[in-house]
Amino acid sequence: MSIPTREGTVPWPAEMAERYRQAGYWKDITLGAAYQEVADRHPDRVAIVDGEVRMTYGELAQRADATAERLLEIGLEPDDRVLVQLPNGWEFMVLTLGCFRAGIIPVMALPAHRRHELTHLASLSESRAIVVPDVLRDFDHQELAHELAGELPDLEKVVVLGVPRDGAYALDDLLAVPDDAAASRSLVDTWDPDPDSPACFLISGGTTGLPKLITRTHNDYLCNIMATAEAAEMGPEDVYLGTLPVSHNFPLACPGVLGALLIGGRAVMLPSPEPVRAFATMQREGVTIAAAVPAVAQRWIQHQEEVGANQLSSLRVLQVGGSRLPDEFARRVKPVLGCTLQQVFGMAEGLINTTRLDDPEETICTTQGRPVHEADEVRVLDPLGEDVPDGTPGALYTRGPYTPCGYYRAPEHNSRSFLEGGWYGSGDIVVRRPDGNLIVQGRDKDMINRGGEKISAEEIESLVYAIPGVDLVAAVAMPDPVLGERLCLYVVPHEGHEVTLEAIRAHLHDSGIAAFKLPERLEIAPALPMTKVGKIDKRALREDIGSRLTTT
Ligand code: OOB
Repeated sequence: MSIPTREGTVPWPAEMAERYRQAGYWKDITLGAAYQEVADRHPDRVAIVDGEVRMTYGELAQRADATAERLLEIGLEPDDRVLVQLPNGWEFMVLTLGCFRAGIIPVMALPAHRRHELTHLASLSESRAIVVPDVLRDFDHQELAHELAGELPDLEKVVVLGVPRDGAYALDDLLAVPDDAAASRSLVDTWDPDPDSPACFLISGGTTGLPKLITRTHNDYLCNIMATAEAAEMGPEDVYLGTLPVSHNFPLACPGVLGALLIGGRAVMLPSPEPVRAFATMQREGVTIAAAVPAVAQRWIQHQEEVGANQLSSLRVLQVGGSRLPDEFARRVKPVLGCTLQQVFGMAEGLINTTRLDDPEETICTTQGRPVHEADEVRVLDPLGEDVPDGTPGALYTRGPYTPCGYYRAPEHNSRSFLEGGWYGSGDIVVRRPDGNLIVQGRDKDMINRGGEKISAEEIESLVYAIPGVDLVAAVAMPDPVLGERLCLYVVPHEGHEVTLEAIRAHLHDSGIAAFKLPERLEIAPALPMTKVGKIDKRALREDIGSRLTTT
C-alpha cells in the first residue's frame, strides 16, 4: 500500500513507506486513537495539570471527543484546517486532541505571530477557522482574528478563549464536558481518520520570505513522539513541564506534552519559563522532565545559583535544544541543577538528534547527539554533493520515517531543499564523529536563530526594502551572550535620506510581524561587501559586526 497523494503534500516514495510499515515504525493508528487507548487503560490517572486545573485521562478523552463532535456541528469538516494560536494551557491540549479525533488539522501558529504571519499561514493552509486568546499581554488577538476573517475568503469562523464578540464562538463551550460522553465517544470512534493523513501542520523555521508549512501525518508524528520518548527514557511515572510555547515541535512532540500523554505520564502546562514560577511549579508538581532553549537553561542555572535552595530535586532530565548550547553552559547543568542534560538538535521538518542519558559526560556536554530512530538516515555532504568523512564539516541531509519529503504547496522551494530520494537539507553545517554523534558547527542558510526562534533574513529584508530611502539592506546574525544571536541590519541609505533603527522597527511593527523578528541594531554603511557572484557577502558582515561588538 502506498501513501495516498494529497493535494500539496509530497508523499514518501512507495518503497520507503512500505518498509516503514512492514518494520512497524508506522503503526497505522491515529494520534487520537492512540491517546484513547491510553485513556481507556488509566481513566483516573491525572493527564494534565494547568494551575489549579487537574484533568484525568478519562475527562480529557471525553472532552476531546465532545470537541470533535462540536467542531463538526459548527460546520467544520474532516480535512479542514484550523489556525490555532493559543498560550500553553489545558485548552490547547483538549483542542488538539479533539482535532486529531475529528480529522481536522490544526495549524500550529506561534503565540508571537501577528497579522503578517497569520495572514500568510491562514491563506496558505486555507484555514476555515482561527482559534485565539482574547486580549493577551496587551494585544487584542480577537480583534485581529475578526479582521482576518473579514479579509480572507476561507476564514469563516473565529473561536475565542475568553469572551467572544461579533458572532465568534467561545472556546470553552466547544471544549466542555459532554452531557452524554458514551454517545459522543461511539460517534467519534466511527470517524477515525486515515493514519497517513495530516495530523497537524507545523511552521518551518524559515529561510525564505515567509514561513512554510510542514504536514506531519499521524503515522510519522507518532513515530517521532515514541522515538524521542524512548531517548528521554520517558515512562508513565514521568511528569513533563511544557513551558516553551507548545506549538513548537520540541515541547509538543519531542517527546513533549503529547509524549507525556501517549506514554501515560503527566503534562504540566505553564505559559512562561520565568524561573521563580517555573521552579515553584516543578517543585509542587514533582516535574521529572523539562525542556528549554539555551537562553532559558542559562536563566535557570543563574536562578538556581542565586537562590541556593534546591527546588528541583524531582527533575531527572533537562532537555536543551533549538539553538546551540555553549559547552561551558552544558557543563554546569548537572552540578548546578542536579539533573542529566539531554541536548536536542531537531527540526520541525523531522529528524531529531539527542544525546542519551547514559552517554559519557563529554558526549553530553560537547555534542548535539545522534538520531533518535534506527531508520533515520543522515548524510554529511560537501558543496559538490559528495559525502565527507567523519570529522569533516559538511551540510546535513536526512530522511526517515518521520521526516516528510517536502513542504506543503511549495514545489519551487522543495526543489532547493530536498534532493532526489526525499533527502531534506536542513541547512546546518555539522561534523559527525565516528560514534555517530553530531556537532552543529554553523549553517549555510540565511537565517538568524534568536534563542531558538528563527528569523528569515529574506523576510525582513523584503519588508525593509519597502521603506523609502533604503538602497540596500542585509539582515545578519550578531553574536549575543544570552540569546546566541540577535538580528542586526546593515543598510545603505539613498543619498540624502536618514534611516534610523527606530523608524525601521516602527515600519516593521506596522507591517504586523512578530516582535522577535524586529532588528536590534542598525549599521549604516556607504556600501556592502559583495561576493564574486554579486551577492551581498553576509559572512563578511557577520565578521564585521562580531568584531565591532568585541571592540566596543
Ligand atoms: C527546532 O526546530 P526548528 O524547526 O524551529 O528549527 C530547526 C533548526 C535546525 O535546523 C538548526 O538550525 C537549529 O534549529 N537547531 C539547533 C539545535 N536545535 C535546533 N542548532 C544547534 N543546536 C541545537 N541543539 O529548533 C527543534 C525541533 C525539535 C526539537 C528541538 C529543536
